Amino acid sequence: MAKPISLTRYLVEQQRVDGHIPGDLRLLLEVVARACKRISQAVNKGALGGVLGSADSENVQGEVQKKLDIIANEVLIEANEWGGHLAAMASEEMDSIYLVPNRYPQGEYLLLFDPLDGSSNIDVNVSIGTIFSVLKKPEGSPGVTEQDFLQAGAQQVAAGYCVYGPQTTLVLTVGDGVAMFTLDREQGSFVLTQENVRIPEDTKEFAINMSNMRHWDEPVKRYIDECLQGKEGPRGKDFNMRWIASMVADVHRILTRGGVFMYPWDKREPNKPGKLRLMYEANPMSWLVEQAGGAATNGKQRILDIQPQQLHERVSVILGSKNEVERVTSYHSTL
Ligand code: P6P
Repeated sequence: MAKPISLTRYLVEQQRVDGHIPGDLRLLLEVVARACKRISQAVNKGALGGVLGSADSENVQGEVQKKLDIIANEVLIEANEWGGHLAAMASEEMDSIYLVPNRYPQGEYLLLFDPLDGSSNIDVNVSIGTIFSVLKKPEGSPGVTEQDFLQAGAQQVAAGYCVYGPQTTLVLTVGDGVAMFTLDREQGSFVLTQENVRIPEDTKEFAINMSNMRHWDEPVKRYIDECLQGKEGPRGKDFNMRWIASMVADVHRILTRGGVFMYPWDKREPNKPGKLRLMYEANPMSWLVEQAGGAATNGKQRILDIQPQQLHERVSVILGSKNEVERVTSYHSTL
């Protein structure tokens, strides 16, 4: 049996291959992975660690924060602020960007994250996860402002997530395909368990919150209705449905066996383009999906091409198996 390859060795080899990733980016990714290990330990303690339940506070999204949301955010800030590889951070849990304190060296990267995605699942012991995205600080700008973060997802230099489920698995891309690393708790290290992840171009599985059906736009209603008609309908095959209400878990399933994930615009809040956040949910997940041969649009355009206007802006998300995403997107242009 081949000797297991650790995340560290994988990143060193990525760095060695024509400098595919600079040393500072490798350091950043290793620090994020270590932070995810600490978050995994806190999550796994559950009630024993007194970390379940609400923190009796709200985040910038106006959502009630769970205790673990705040713990995960603090772990990522503390782990990353002193290393000298970052200029600033942005988080779903913080209104504005977090500048690296002057007492620490400043780096050239910007780190964005949803520290604990799927929070509604924390107290019911269902998979949750950390999502992260890495951008380069624009050349020449003396300080760092929110404007520096407002780069299209196509500008990312690294993206990934860590899913805290039956296994703790880190999934990562630096632009050379997608690799998966499973946490070996006895060794305390992430071990490469899959690389060159590929999403099947076709699928029989869709993920959407069906309780919102009456609020959807016509193209989404048409797509789901055709799936529900099964073999007798226009698709000529039966479909299965999954909805974990944790984007990390749903996307992990899609990277593992295919499928299409949809959180589309709906009539409940017509002024909001969607529920999910562009910068630290949709962009990193879309890059991972594209790097694995899938596709990701907002129904009208490639998500990675969207030019952000605000740090916490939301977006409609359709991602996963290429042929299904293209079909849903085509319905948006024909209806
Ligand atoms: P709903 C979790 O809160 C999240 O941001 C995503 O992880 C998940 O896909 C979605 O919201 C679930 O939303 O409306 O089904 O609870």
